[in-house]
Amino acid sequence: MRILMTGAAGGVGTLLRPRLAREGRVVRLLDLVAVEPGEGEEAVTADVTDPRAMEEAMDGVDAVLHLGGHSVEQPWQDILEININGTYVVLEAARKAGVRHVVLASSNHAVGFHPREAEAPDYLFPRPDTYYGVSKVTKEALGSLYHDRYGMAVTCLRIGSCFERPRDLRMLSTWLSPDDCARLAEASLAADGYHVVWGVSANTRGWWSLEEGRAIGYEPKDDAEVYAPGLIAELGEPDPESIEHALLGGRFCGPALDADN
Ligand code: NAI
Ligand code: 15L
Repeated sequence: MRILMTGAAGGVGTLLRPRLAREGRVVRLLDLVAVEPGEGEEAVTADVTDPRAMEEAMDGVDAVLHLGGHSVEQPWQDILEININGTYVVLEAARKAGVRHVVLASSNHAVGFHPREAEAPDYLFPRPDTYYGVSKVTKEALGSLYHDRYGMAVTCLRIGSCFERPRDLRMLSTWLSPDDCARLAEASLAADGYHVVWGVSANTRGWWSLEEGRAIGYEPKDDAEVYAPGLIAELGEPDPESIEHALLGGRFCGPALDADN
């Protein structure tokens, strides 16, 4: 079993590497930045927008975990090339190599302009909050296309906030713990069909459905609430009227998009 992980040098990739290690599994780490491989790992320095490099990187691969690209807002041309075209290149290389399972890192910012009301359902209609969010909507659409046209199993993860621990009051609702991220990655890498799943832990203050995640075998075990007393002592109680809590995408909904981008 060989998994190709793009964006492996980034925050999520670094948290996942030790958690995805298994006897008989090789994780091929791909990034623009050189990564030092450990036991059970291989490293490839490449750009996800380079078709030939991506075709080579797919050699012997059974599943792809596509994390690479811009993880926050950038000018349109950069989002278009790295996130949107990059996802196309990854999917096309995977298709040509006959890779069966692909997991795509989407984001809550694909639906960031939805007001936070009752628990947001799975497959919430796109309402991106940034060009970055548009790239995640497009990523989900490309995944759907490659599933329907070519029968690839594709799972898109609408990740909340995946860090070692929640960093602010919003993350008491949106946190995806590193261990839960690994549980979700394992379930997604094995899932058949096409799915869009929230990437979030079992947070007491959670905003999003866990139903579709559970349907593919993801059982979250962590809850950001253990960090609530410390964060509230430091930052005060969450203000439901603030942009952080009124809209799913929080501060990403704030600054105007630059028309000159
Ligand atoms: P990150 O910014 O820490 O890492 C992204 C990695 O992609 C970097 O190592 C970078 O060098 C690499 N990369 C960028 N352009 C590339 C290219 N052209 N070719 C190859 N590699 C390239 O991001 P992070 O936090 O690890 O996120 C991983 C994925 O999960 C991203 O797609 C992000 O949008 C998504 N996500 C992350 C969330 C989080 O809370 N960390 C929340 C929602 C989505
Ligand atoms: C994301 O999509 C970003 O990649 C990450 O840096 C966080 O800001 C996260 O969303 C979030 O909404 O907390």
